[in-house]
Order: sequence, then C-alpha cells, then structure tokens
Amino acid sequence: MPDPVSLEVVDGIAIVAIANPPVNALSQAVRAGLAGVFAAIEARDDVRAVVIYGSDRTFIAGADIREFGKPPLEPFLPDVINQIEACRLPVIASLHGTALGGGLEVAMGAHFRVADPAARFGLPEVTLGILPGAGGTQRLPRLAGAEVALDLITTGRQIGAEEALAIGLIDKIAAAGDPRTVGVAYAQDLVRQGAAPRRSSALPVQAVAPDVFEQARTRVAQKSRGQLAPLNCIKAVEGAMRLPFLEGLANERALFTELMGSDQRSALIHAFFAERQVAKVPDIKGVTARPIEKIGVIGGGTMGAGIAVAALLSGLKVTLIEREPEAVARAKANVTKTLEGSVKRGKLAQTKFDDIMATTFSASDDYSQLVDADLVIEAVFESMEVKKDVFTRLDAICKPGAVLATNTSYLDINEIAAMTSRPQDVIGLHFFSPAHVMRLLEIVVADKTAPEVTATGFELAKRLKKVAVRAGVCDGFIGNRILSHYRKAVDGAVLAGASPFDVDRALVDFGLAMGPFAVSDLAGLDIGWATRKRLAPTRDPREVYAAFSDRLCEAGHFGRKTGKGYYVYKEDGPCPNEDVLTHVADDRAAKGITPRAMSDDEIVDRYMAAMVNEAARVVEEGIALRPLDVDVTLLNGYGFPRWRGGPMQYADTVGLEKILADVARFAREDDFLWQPAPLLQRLVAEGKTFGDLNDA
Ligand code: T1G
Repeated sequence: MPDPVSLEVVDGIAIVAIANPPVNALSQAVRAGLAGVFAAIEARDDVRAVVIYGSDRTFIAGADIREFGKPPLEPFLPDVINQIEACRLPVIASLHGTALGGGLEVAMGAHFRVADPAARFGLPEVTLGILPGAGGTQRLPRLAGAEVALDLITTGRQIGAEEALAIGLIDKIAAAGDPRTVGVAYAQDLVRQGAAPRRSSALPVQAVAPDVFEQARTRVAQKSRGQLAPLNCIKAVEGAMRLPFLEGLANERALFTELMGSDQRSALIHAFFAERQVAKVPDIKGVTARPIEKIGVIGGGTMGAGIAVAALLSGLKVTLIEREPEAVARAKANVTKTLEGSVKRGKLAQTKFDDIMATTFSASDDYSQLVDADLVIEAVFESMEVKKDVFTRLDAICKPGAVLATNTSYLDINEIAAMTSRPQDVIGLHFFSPAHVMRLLEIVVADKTAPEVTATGFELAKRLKKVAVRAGVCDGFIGNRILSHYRKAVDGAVLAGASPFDVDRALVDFGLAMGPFAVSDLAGLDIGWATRKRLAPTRDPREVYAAFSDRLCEAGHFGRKTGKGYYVYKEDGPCPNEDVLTHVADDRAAKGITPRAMSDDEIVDRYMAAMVNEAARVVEEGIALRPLDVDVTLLNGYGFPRWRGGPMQYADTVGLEKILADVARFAREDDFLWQPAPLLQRLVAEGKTFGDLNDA
C-alpha cells in the first residue's frame, strides 16, 4: 500500500497530498503520515507555507469509521491537528468535495481555508452517535460563533461554500479548479502578503445570550428524543465558552469517549454501513442494468402520483396513465400540486418546474403512449384481478426489454408475471407513501426475474436517491410481512390488558416516530381491513383474531381520512377515541379474557420479540438476504429509531437469549402466535448473533 500522505516542496510551498481512497478517511496511516510530514516540514528551512489537499474526488470525509469500536491507535487525531495548527508556517487547507467530521476539523486546524465553489462542509458526527472529537466543538465556536456551532454540530447538516464563507468557516471561494493548483496559488498570495499563521484556537469566543444553550436543549429534546449525542454536543460547545482551549479540548474528549462506548453509537454506525452494504447483492454482481430514461406509471392516485414526482425530480421522463379523461385530469393535478409544493419549499427551481410541465411529464388514458417506455410501474388498486388486467395490456404494448414493475404491497408477483409472455422482465418495485419523500424501495425479485432487471431496479433506486433492499416474494415481502406479525402482537397486548393508547405511548417513548395504532389511522384502517378479509379464508383456526379494529371499520371509521379511527382528528390535533375502549372490552369479553395491567416494558418486549422473531423467519427463508436488509427496511420505511440500529441490531444488543426467552414467555398466553423461529433458536444454541450472519 503506497504512503497515503505525501510531501513535495515546490518553490517554497510544501504540498501535502492525502490519498486514501475512496474518501480520504483519517485512518491510522493517514494520521501517522500527517504527523511525520509536519515534523519534516518544521525541520526544513526552504518552506514558506504549507498546503493540504485531498487527491481525487474529495478532501477528507472524516475519521475512518471502520476503526470505531477497536482499540484506538496512536497518533490520535486531536494531537495531529494541534501539531498542524502549531506549525510555524502558514498552513492552507484547499477544500473540494466533502470536508466532513475529522476532515473539517483538520481544515479548522489549518490557518487559512480556500474552497471549491461546489465543496460541502459539515460535522456529521452526531448522526453517528458521537461528537466532533478532534477540536471541532472548540474551534468552530471560535470561528463562527456558538449559535452557528450548536446548529451545525447538533444537526450534522451540511452546508455549501457560500454559507461557509458567510459564517466565517472558510476564507475564500476560489474559481473551480483542481485543489492542488488552487491551494498553491492561494499560498503564494499569502506569502506575498507576508501572512502569519492564524490559529483558530487562539481566537476569542464571542459571548452569546444566556438562553442559547437552553434553547438548544429544548430543540434537541423535541427533534432527537432519546438520543445522547446531541446533548453531549451541547455540553462540549458550552465548554468552549467557559474553558480555556486546552481544557475545552479535554472536556470534549471526555464527552466523546462517553459516546464512543454507547450502544447508540454502535447502532448508528451499523445503520451507516448497512445502508451501503444493502446494495451489495450477489445475484447482480457485475450485471449491467438496462438504460432507463422514460418511465410509465399506471395509476395516478397518491402512490402513482408520488412515484411520478420522485422520477420527475430525478430528471426522468414520465408518462402517467389513468383510465378515463377525468381521472387523467385528477392525476395531473395531483402531480402538479406536489411539484408546486417542492417549488414552494425551495427544493425545485421554478424554471425546472416549467421545464418538467412542458417537456418531461405527460398524462394520458391511452396505453399506447407507453410503447417506448423503458420501465413501467403499475400502482393501481391492490386487487389481483385489476393488476392482471394491467399486465396483460402492458405485455401487448411495451417494447421488448422494457421492465414491467408492480408496486403491489402484498400480492404474489409470480402470479402477476405469469400473465405476461415475458416473466423475466417483471419485478416488484414497492414504494412507500409518500413515494417522493420516503427513502425505502423494496425490490422484489420473482422466480423468473432476470438479474439485469433486478440490477435495473437498483440503478433506478440510486437515481431516485432511495435506499433499495432486495426482497423475495411472500405475502408482504420483508417490511409488511414483519409488520403484520408485530401488529398481531400489539393487538394481543391490547386483548391482554393494555389500551391502544398505552401501546402507542410506550412505543413512542421507545423511539418510534409514531405508535402502531396512529400509523394505522394514517395509512387508513380500510387497508388492513381489506387484507384481513382477503386472508380470512386461509386463516388458521388457532389464531387469536382481534376483532376490535373491524368494529371501527364497520362503523365507517377509517382513521385520518374519515376524521376518526383509534384517534379523533380535530383542528387542535388528535385525541384518543374512547369508543375504541368499548370495542376492545367487548372483544375481550367475547373471548373470555380478564384484562390485566401491562407495563410499558412488557409492551416494548412484545413488540420487539414479535418483530425479531418474524424477521428471523424472513431471513431464514431468504426473503431478506441478511439481517442487515431487515434493519435497513425497518429504518427507512417503518419509522424504527435509527439510533437503535434496526430490530436485528437491537436484538444483538439486548441479547438473542432475551428475545428467545420473551417469545417463550408470551407463548404461555398465545402459543400459536409465539412460535420461536428456528433461526433464532439455532443462533442462541450456537452463541451467535445476527451480526455474525451479516459478516458471513
Ligand atoms: N470511514 C470509512 N469509510 C467511509 C467513510 C468513513 N468516514 N465514509 C465513507 N466511507 C466508505 C463507505 O462505506 C463506502 O464504502 C465508500 O466510502 C463510499 O461512500 C474525530 C469522530 C463521504 C459524503 O460521517 O457521508 O470524523 O461501501 O457510498 O455517496 O470528529 O460516505 O464502497 O465499501 O457513501 O459518494 C465523520 C461519512 C466521521 C462521513 C461520500 N464523517 N461518509 O458519499 O459514497 S466521524 C462522516 C459520508 C469523525 C472526528 C470523527 C459519505 C460521503 P464501500 P459512499 P458517497
């Protein structure tokens, strides 16, 4: 492996290049290289200034995350940055690509910062459950003020060059060019001006209003409920205000070390790598995707319009098909309204909007408009008959090689594919609503789907900036199959004694974005009702069927869309629908159940055990490739708290023995629902974890 840090001296300028692909992360070798190179520079008398830059596509994207959780290796980054800052010659960081985390901390340790106009900056540590631990919480408040520092450090948000210049993080935006040339030119200017080193650590901290930190705590309590890192970030910045630099640095280190040892840090790092690993799918390795430029969407309801918008926003041509002219007009209006919303929120330029409406978007009731589509996604009513009809028509019209996709949430894609003369081109692309917002895309591979069609699904996901997960065919694929199982478990908790409102509260406290009953109201209770009716003929007589939800539906209450479901939706927000308690009491009475008190802990244990147990089956059956695929699915489509890493990571954290023991405990009340998954039993017997399967 060549030395990742190189030094070259040209006309009195020491040029330090960092080459550690793919993102120039600060591995031990890079830290050691920087320390060695700066020691060498100090010893020379022919150098007037120093330039640091990153080779290839970026400056430094931060610490090497793969080293986390292992024993730390010297030299430590804070010391290396202090050494850079202490250099007796002006040090210039020339920034391009992304200067993130430890990378930005290196830049702040330099004395001057010049950036490419397209460069991005950020301290994303908080999103990994830690804080900037190499002086970032001490230098940024000195450069840009405590309020800016609190904002950037507690949110991890990235900023562009203009904003970085405005807040004083960088000194200059250069014309676009290669970072070496840009850095050397700036260094020569500075030398000509006789510039001396200018150390961030020596800058005074400006006083701020006394309530700034309290306000930050309130913000964090709302936005990052349950998370440790944002709170430690605030404490570290507070330290910068009241402590001398070196003591502030020591305070930062202590707060950093505390987070480094937390389960939240492990979970968030797991989520980071899982979201990258999930795209590594063996059956499409080396397979070339088919080119996609024009797509068709069948059905212009909420889902179809959302898919069309997602595609339009990523520059694809879209033709939306509806049944008759009025439906076409409604679909067009749906798409237009959503795009206008993007313009209002500043996510889409007006000129881009005009361009989309004039050239890339069309809607029609004529299927023949799809003759030249590269990919068609069906998002019509969830009925096998309707879908079969659509696929028969698509088969007759679409060009050879067009990918024919269904957005079904539950139905058998093999059966749909069998309606066509080209089952190899048929695939499931399961979007989540609203499709232009939700990041998850389940790519459902049917028995005859060709690998290049699967690869095309993954390419499309990348283009739409979605996280794609490969799933196999079964009722509900990965996410909805697991959902329907844990929904039964929470229904069981309600029959046993908890109220739906207790359940929602306990699970929101656990970290979910919304409780399961509030989610049902949002999705529409009629959806689950239709599924239950569809599955009724095949329902096992041993299943304890909770009927209280059916009572709500029979009374015409479908949740938010009708103003009433588990909650009543009023102007001033939702409140519990007390009628539900009567339906629940009736259901218990009919089943001869005497309700008992249930703790929040038990509610969470039931929920998690059901989720993990079913997920283990999903992995064992090959519906999900690995446990990490389940985690990515639940994190991105089902509001599972990222700082818990996903259900499988959670299970590994609490221990698989506990999950298995919980399954056995709950089986005493309902032994049909709570049958232990063989994979879970096997892992416990072998003393292994789900993580071991991810690594295999
Ligand atoms: N360490 C190790 N590997 C990394 C990495 C990192 N920091 N960042 C990315 N990779 C790998 C990634 O796993 C993938 O590998 C490949 O690089 C390309 O990434 C002391 C504590 C830089 C914006 O949080 O945000 O500094 O899958 O697919 O879309 O305070 O990666 O190909 O094998 O994401 O072009 C703070 C994390 C660290 C930045 C590039 N830094 N990275 O995005 O490519 S903590 C971060 C990113 C820290 C100090 C501390 C993005 C990116 P593989 P990619 P991309």
